[in-house]
Amino acid sequence: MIKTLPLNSRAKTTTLKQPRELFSYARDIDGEYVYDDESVQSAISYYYLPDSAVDSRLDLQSGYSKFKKIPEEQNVADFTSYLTAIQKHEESSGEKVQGDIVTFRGVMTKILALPFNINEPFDLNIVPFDGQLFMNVDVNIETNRREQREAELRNNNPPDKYEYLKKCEFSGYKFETIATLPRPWADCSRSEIEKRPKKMVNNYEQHLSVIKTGIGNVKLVLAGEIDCVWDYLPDDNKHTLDHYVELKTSRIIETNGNVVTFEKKLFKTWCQCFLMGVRYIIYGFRDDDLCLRNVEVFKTDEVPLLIKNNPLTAESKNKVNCVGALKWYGAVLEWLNTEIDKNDTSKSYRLSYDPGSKSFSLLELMSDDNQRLRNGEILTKEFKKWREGLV
Ligand code: 0WD
Ligand code: CA
Repeated sequence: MIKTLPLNSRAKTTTLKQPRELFSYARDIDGEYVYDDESVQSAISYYYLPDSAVDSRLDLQSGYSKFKKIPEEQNVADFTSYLTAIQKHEESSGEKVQGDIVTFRGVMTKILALPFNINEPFDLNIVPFDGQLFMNVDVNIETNRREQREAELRNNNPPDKYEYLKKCEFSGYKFETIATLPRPWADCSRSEIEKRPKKMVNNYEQHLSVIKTGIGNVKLVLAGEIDCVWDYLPDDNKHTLDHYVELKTSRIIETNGNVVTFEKKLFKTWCQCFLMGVRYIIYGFRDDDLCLRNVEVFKTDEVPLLIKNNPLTAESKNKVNCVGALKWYGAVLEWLNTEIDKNDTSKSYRLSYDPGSKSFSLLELMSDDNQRLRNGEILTKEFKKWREGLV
C-alpha cells in the first residue's frame, strides 16, 4: 500500500484549538532526562538582556573552544524519555493523555513548513497503539542525512571557512547563554548577571514542554524545547505558554536580498512557535565578526501579517504564506487521521517527503520495521505495559 497526498491539498476550514501545556520534563547538563518538579523547574531559564548589553557588542564566538557540546549520536529525537514523561504524568494525574497523534513539535514543523520549504526531505515513522498514533523522525535516516551534510560542509569548504561556519552555529547557543538567567532577574545576584559572557556554553540542557493542541477535528500532543520565559510563570499553570520565548540568531539585515532570506527564516520560526503556542520570538542579530548588534522581539501572532505586508517580497514567486501553510497542515492531519486505523496494532507506516519527485506519501512498513518501531525505537516495553494496564 502506498498513498500520496498532492502538495496543493488544502483543508477547507482550519479551526484551531488554543494550545495548553500539560506538563514538562528536562534534559540536564549530564544529558540525563529528569522528570521531577524540582529538577524540571530548575531547568527553566528567564530572558534578561538589557539594551546596555546589546550596545556593548557582545562577542558571540568567545568561549567557542570550551563549548560543552553533546555528541551528535546522543542528540537524537528521543522517544523513550518522551514516553517515560507521559507515563509519569499519567500516573500522577490519574488521566490518560488524550490526543490522536503524539509526536515532537519539530516533526510537525517539517509538515507545516513543507509547501514553502520544498527542498528538504524527511522520513517519519507512525505507530498506531492504544487508539493513538505515535510519530517520530526515522532516527537512522535522520542521522545519515546529518552526517552527510556535515561531511559536505567539511569537504566543500576550506578549513578556516568550515571553522567559521561552526562558530556561527555556536553563536546561537552563546546568545542563549548571555540572554538568559537561571531564575527571574530579581532572584539573581549581580555577579550572576554580569558574568554571563564568561559562562560555559552547552547544548545539553533542554527544557521540554508537552502540550495539547488541535486543528479541525484532529487532536495533538506535542513535545518541544522551550528556550526561556519572557517575564514570569503564572501560578495557575494554565497559561504558561503565553510566557514562553523562542530565541534565534541571524545575520544583520543590510540588503533587500537579506530581507528575503530572513523572511523565510522567520516563517520557519513562526511554524515552530505557532504549533506550541509560544508567544514571543526574539532574534539576536550578529555581524560577520559574530558580534551581537541588535535584538528584536516579535510576537508570534503578528508574524503572518508582517510577512504578508512585506513590500520587498510582494512579487516573489511562491512567497511564504502562513495561512496557506496552515490549510496544508490541516489537510495532512485530516488525511492521516482517516487513512490510518489507530487501533490496528499489526501495522506501522512511513510518511515521506521526497524533494526529487516532490511527492508526499504514506507507506505501510514491512514487518521487521514494524517490529523495530514497536519494540524499542518508538514504543517501549514499559509504556506498553503501562497503557495495557499491566503495571
Ligand atoms: O530531526 C531531529 N533531529 C529532531 C530532533 C526532530 C524532532 C525533535 N528532536 C529532538 C530535539 O533535539 C529535542 O531534544 O527532540 C527534542 C524536542 O525537539 P523539538 O522542540 O520538537 O525540536 P525543534 O523544534 O526541531 O528544535 C528545537 C531545538 C533547536 O533549537 P533551534 O532554535 O535551532 O530551533 O532543538 C535543538 C535545537 O536547539 N535541535 C537540534 N540540535 C541539534 N541537532 C536538532 C538537531 N538535529 N534538532 C533540534
Ligand atoms: Ca532556539
